Amino acid sequence: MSSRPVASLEIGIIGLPNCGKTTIFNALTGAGVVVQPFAATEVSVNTGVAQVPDARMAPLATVEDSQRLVPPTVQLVDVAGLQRGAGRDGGLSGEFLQALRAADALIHVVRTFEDDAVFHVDGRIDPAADAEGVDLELLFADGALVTKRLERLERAVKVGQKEAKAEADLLAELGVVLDAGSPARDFAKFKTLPLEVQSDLLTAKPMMYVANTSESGDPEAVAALQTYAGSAEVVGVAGRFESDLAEIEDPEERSLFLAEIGQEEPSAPRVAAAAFRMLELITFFTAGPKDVWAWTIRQGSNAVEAGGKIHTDIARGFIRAEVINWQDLVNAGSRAEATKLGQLRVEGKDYIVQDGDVLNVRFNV
Ligand SMILES: Nc1nc2c(ncn2[C@@H]2O[C@H](COP(=O)(O)OP(=O)(O)OP(=O)(O)O)[C@@H](O)[C@H]2O)c(=O)[nH]1
Ligand SMILES: [Mg+2]
Repeated sequence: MSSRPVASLEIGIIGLPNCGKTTIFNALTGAGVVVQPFAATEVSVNTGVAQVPDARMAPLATVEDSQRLVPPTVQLVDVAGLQRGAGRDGGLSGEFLQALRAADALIHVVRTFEDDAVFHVDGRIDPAADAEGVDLELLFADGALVTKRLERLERAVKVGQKEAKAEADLLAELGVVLDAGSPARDFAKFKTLPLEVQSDLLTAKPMMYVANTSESGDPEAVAALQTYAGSAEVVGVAGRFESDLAEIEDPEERSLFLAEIGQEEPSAPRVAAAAFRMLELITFFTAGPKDVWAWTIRQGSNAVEAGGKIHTDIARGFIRAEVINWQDLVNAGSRAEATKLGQLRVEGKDYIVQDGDVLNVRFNV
């Protein structure tokens, strides 16, 4: 029996204190972590696994007569609020930095909901200014990292070590970019930085915004945040409403509850789709009488890499892959019918897997 691997993708949730990070975390994971009415200052890290529902799985299960759906999962890490000024002079706490540096991407939660009963650090609702404040702290934290690393290289540079000199020059250039207010991901020579620096820089991580909205959706405030965010994605989630929703077990009651705010389904799939776009991930499926699995891989992965996602043996002993687009398979109604229609293709190692492919990998170990 193969067992489901632990979610390999990790997304950190950041934002101002009390903006609703834990509430959004609960909405996406259904974890039910207790939220506090006041900004908590102590560092604490909640970790939970969010299932990423995919509407293509159910029709596939019908065709294949599968018993079970196994959606992909994402590990979400909810940290304490980022206090203004905390990133200056390397002031972010070790636990906080460690949790965020390990993340593959960041979800930046910004409050747009109005509620006098919920304390705001600045006593007003201004999503663009809030987002900018937190983004600045990330820039400061990265600036501090660069400074620290330059200090450590200083001796080696003085005694004329070429490698140290080359890295120091590169870091100095990065420092100029950060000082100008641009994120490290915009640094043209980013890929030539040492790998550990690349992965530690917070402003290099792909980032999207979640507007934590009132039940009305706060269209104006969300639009203002989108203007600030530029090409980064903004997804609105009515945080408190959806975290309450996550606690309702009965499907019918859930639908009724959702209909109250004119939504057909919870926000998790929309957030997940945006996260997958920012991470340039695609989904492929494996389907059989036991279950339908959805797997996420980097765009541009080949059939062997996709097979390796399922099991290392499959990559090692890869022979060939039978491939069909999920919609073609559903339309045909069965593999046999799809084969008759010539839609089931046999592909080799170099085949670049496409979003929505259903794969059947032949292997031999
Ligand atoms: N009205 C309203 N209140 C919300 C919403 N989301 C969160 N809150 C409230 O805001 C307060 C803070 O929410 P949390 O989720 O704990 O915020 P946080 O960002 O995790 O806070 P820290 O971890 O302390 O920085 C709680 O009282 C929540 O109930 C929302 O969408 N609407
Ligand atoms: Mg919290």
